[in-house]
Amino acid sequence: MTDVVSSAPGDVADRDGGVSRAQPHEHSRTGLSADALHRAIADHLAYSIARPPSVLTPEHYYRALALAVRDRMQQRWMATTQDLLHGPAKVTCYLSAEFLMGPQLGNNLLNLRIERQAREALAALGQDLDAILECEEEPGLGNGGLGRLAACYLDSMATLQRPSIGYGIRYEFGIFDQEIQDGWQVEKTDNWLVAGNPWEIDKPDASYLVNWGGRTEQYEDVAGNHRVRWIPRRVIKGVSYDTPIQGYGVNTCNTLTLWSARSVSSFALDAFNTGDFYKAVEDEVLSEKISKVLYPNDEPEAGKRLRLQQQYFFVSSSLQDILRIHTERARLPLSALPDKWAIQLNDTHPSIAVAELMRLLIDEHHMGWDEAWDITVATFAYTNHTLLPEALETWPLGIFGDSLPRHLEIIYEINDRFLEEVRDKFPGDTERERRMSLIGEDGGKSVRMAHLATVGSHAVNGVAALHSELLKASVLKDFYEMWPERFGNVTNGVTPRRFLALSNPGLRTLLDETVGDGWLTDLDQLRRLEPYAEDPAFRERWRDMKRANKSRLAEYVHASTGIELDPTWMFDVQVKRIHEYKRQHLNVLHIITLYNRLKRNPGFAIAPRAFIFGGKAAPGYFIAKRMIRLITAVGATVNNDPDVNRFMRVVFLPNFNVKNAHLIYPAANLSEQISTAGKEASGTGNMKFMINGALTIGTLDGANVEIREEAGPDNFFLFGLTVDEVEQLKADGYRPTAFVERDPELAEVLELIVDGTFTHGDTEVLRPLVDNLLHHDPFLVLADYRSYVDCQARVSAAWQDSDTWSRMSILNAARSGKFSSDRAIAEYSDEIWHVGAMPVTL
Ligand code: 26Q
Repeated sequence: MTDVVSSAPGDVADRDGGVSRAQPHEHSRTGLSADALHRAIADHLAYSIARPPSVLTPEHYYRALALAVRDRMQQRWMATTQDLLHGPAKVTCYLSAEFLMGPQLGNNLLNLRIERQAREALAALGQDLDAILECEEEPGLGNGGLGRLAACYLDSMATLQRPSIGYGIRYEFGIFDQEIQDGWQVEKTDNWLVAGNPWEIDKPDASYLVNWGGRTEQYEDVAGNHRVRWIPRRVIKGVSYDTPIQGYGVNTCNTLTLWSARSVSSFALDAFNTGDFYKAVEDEVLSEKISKVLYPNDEPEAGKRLRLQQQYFFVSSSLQDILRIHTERARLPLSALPDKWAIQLNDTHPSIAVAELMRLLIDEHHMGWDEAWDITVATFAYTNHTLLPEALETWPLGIFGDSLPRHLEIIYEINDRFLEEVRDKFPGDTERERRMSLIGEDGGKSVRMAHLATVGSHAVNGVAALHSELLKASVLKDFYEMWPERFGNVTNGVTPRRFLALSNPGLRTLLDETVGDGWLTDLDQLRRLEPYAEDPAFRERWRDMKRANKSRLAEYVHASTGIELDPTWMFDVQVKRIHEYKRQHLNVLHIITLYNRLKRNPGFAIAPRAFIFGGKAAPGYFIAKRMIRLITAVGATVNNDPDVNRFMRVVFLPNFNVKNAHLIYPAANLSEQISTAGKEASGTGNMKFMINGALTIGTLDGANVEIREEAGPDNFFLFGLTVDEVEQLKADGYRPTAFVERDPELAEVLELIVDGTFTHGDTEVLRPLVDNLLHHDPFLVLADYRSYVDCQARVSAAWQDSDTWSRMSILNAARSGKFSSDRAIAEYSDEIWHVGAMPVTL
C-alpha cells in the first residue's frame, strides 16, 4: 500500500519482512521483528500472565502473544483515533446488534504483516504458532450472515483507510455452542469470556446513562419554551469496551466499541442508605441482564421486551458517544453533524436510533423539530437484510409505550408529518396511507421498524441486486414510489484477508507465486488466473492444494464426529443457519434419492461424495431442529451401510462457527446455495465458497444471480424455479402432492423418511417434516426436487472429468473479485456515506 514506507520504524512490516530484521533499538512494545516479538512475549509471560515458566500452557502463550500484538496496534490505534476526533474527515459509524468477529490473533498478525515473525518468535520459545492460534476462543457475538457481514465491513473500512467506529453490544454470552446428542441439537452456553479477552480495553470512565420506562412530562423552561422531559422508571449505565480493528498493510486502526450494561451506583446507594442492601444488589443484577445474552433469530416472541431494551441500550449509548465526540472533542456545532458523521443502520435492529437522535437533539440540545429532522435524515442510512414478512421487526404498541414513552410520542409526530407528505403526493389514497404508516394496525397496533428506518434515512439499500429490486417491488414499494432517489443496491462482500489469505494458506501461496500478492487488497487481480485454467501443470497444483485442504477438514471431521472421509471424494457442503427457506431438507432428499438408487440396484455406482452439513437451529424452531435430526438420521444409516458407504457419507459437523469455517470453505468442491428464489437476501457463504474455488449448485436467489453472472453460466450449476415462477405457482395454488403423484422416485424418498428406515423404526419423529412438505410448505421444496436432482447428475458428470472440474474451479476463483467486501465498502463510501480515504501517519 502506497502510504506505508516499509523501512520506517513503527510502520506495518512489508511482506518480505523488510523492517523485521533484528534491530537492536526496536522497542519490545512496538518492534515488528521476530526478536522484538520474542522479547515482548517473554515480557508478557513474566509481567502480565505472571506464572513461573514451569506451569506455562499454550493458553498462556496465546495470551502473551495476543497482548504483544495488541501493543503493536496501540500506536496506530491512537493515531487513527486522534485523527478521527480532531481531523477534518467524515467518520462512518456502523450500528449493528451483532458483530461476528471470529478469532482475532491470526487476523491481526496477517493485517500487521508479522505472521512469519510471530512464528519465529514462538519457535524460539519452543511453541508452534498454529497450536497457539487454536487456543483462541472466538467471540460469537452474532447469529450468522448479518453479524459476519458487519465484521467483514470493519476489516474493509480499516483496510480502505476509512475512519470508522463499529458500535454494538458486548454480550456476555454469544451464540450458543451446539452439541449433537443422539442426533439432536443440544445448546450449551457460550462462555467466551471465562479466560478473559486480551483484545478489548475497558473504559469504565467512558460511560453513558440510558433511561428506561416511566413517563413524560411537559414543562416550560425559564425562557418560556414548551419542552418535554422523560422521567424514567430505571436508569442503566453503558460502559464501553474497545477493540482495535487493524487495516491490512496500513496504519489505520479503527475501533469497535461494544457496550456492557451496569447498574448506576447512585441508584444502588440510595437503596443501601435506606437499609435495603438486597434491593441494591437486585438492581445490579437486573441492569446487567441487558447485555447478558445474544438473542437467536427466528425466536418467536420470547423475552421481547429485553430485546427492545438491548437495542435501545446500545443505540442510545452510541449516539451519546457520537454527540459527545462531536461537540466536546471535535468542538463542532450540531448543525454540522451530517458533515462529520455517516451512521449506517445494520437492518432495523438499531432503527430506534432515528427517534433517539431526534430526542437527544430536541429534548437535550433544545433544537427545533425541522432542523433536528433534516439532520437526522441526512445522517442515517439503512440496510435491509430480509424480505420475509415474518422477519420484519415490529413492536407491540403496549410494550413500546411502556418502555420508551418519549420515543413513542416522537414516532407519532414523525408519522403525522410523514403521512401529511404522503397525502400531498398521493391525495385521497387512504389505503396507501394505511400501508405506509409507521404504526401497523393489523392484529393489534405496532411500531413498524422498517418504516421508521426508511423514513428516517436518506439512503436505503438491499444487499444483492435481486434483493434490492424485490425490495422496491414488494415490502418497500410505496416508499420507493415516494422517494425513488433514496433507493439503491450494495451487493454484499466478504473479506479476502480472513476468507482467503488466513484460512487458505495453500491457495494463498499458489496465488502469490502465480499472480503476485496484489489480490489481498484488490481481489479483481485474481482475473490474472484465468489463462492458467488451461495450463495442465497449474491445474495439477490446484488439485493438490484442494486435496490438502480436504485432508485438513477430514481430520477435523474425524476428531469431532468419528466419521472418516476420503479426501479424493467430492466434498459437497452446505453450511449456514438451519432454516426451512434455506432448504437443507431438499439437499437431504437428493441424498436419500442416491441411497435408494444404490440400494435398489446392486452394481449401480456413483461418483463418491461426502455430504457435509453444518449450522445452528434457533433453539425454539421446531421444524429446524427436526431438519438436523433428519440429517443425522440419514447420516447414521448411510455411513453404517456397506452397500452405500463406499459411495457416500453424510456428516453433520457440530457447532459451525467462524473458527471451523476457516477449515470448511477451502475444502469444498461443491457449494450448496439452494434457497427458494426470492427468500435469501444475498448470502455471503456463497461468496466465501467461490473465492476458494468451489463450484455452486444454486437457485437464482440473492447474490447467486451475480455469482453466476461473474463466473459465467457454464461454470455454475443452476436449477429451480425463478422468483416469477415461484410467484406464479403460489398464485395458481401450490399443490405439493401433485409433484409427488407425477414423480414415483420422490414418492419413495418421502416414504423412506416416515417408514422408520433412518430412525430405528420410529415412524413419528420425522413425520412433521414430511407433513409440512406435503401440506403447508411456503418454500416449495417438492416443486424444485426434480430440477435439483437432475442438476446434481450434471454436477457428478462434471466431477468425473477432473480437468473440466479444475478448469471451472479455477475460473470461479479467478472471477470472484466482485465479492470482496472492499468493493462493497468502496460503494457505500462513494454512494451513501460520501467519505474518502484518510491515510494515517504516525
Ligand atoms: C430480530 C428480532 C429479535 C431477535 C432476533 C432478531 C434477528 C437477529 C438476527 C433477526 C435477524 C438476524 C439476522 C439476519 C441475517 O443474518 N440475515 C442475513 O444477512 C446476510 C447479510 O446481508 C444476508 O447475506 C442473508 O441473506 C440474510 O439472511
